[in-house]
Amino acid sequence: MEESRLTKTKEQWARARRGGEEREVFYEGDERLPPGQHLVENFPVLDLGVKPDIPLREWRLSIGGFVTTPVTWTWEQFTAQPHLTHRSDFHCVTSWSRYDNDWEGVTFKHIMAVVKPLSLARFVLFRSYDDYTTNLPLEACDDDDVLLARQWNGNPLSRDHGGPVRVIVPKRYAWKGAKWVKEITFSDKDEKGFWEVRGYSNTALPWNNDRYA
Ligand SMILES: Nc1nc2c(c(=O)[nH]1)N[C@H]1C(S)=C(S)[C@@H](COP(=O)(O)O)O[C@H]1N2
Ligand SMILES: [Mo]
Repeated sequence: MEESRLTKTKEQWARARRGGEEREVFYEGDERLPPGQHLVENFPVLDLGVKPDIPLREWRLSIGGFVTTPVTWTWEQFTAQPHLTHRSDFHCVTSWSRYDNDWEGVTFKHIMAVVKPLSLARFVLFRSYDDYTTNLPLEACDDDDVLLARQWNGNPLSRDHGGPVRVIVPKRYAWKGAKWVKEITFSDKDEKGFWEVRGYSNTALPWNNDRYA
């Protein structure tokens, strides 16, 4: 895939900040805003320069790897799963945060109940329709606020923001949430994703200002 200019710029930041001596800490004691973040009211769009267009009749979500019952859902099957709404704040590593996003979707906990990960499964890799990938430890996904979201603030999730379905992991920086998600793979190994191999933190914890590896 051709790398966009933004991708290259972000890679350079990661390289420059690695090592930590340049790390900025501007924590000002706002209890809701993680260190080094500023609040925005709009909702910026970030991607690799490609916004996949997936007609609902062609959309599939495959969940497999180290699980007892792998599944591939059509849109009808996905929407037949129990859905709920969860309000959360969104923190992008490029330093903006957006409060109070109402995400409606299927919980990761429900996914786990359906596919039943084997005890060997300790990591999860998400792959998207634009070939983006990102990885997380299973325990980070096994949380009540982790959703496969199909709605944002009461409306179907727009293509810009990852529709038909994207992943939301509120306790991590936003790059850990795959837009246009296509595959979820449970594994015994921690395979790094797109930004993780380019110098971004593997853990990505906003409250630790944990941006670069
Ligand atoms: N498939 C895919 N998911 C992705 C990305 C991407 O480029 N492709 N970018 C990530 C990054 S770096 C961020 S900050 C958020 C941005 O989500 P937004 O465009 O809805 O603000 O999506 C994340 N998920
Ligand atoms: Mo990002």
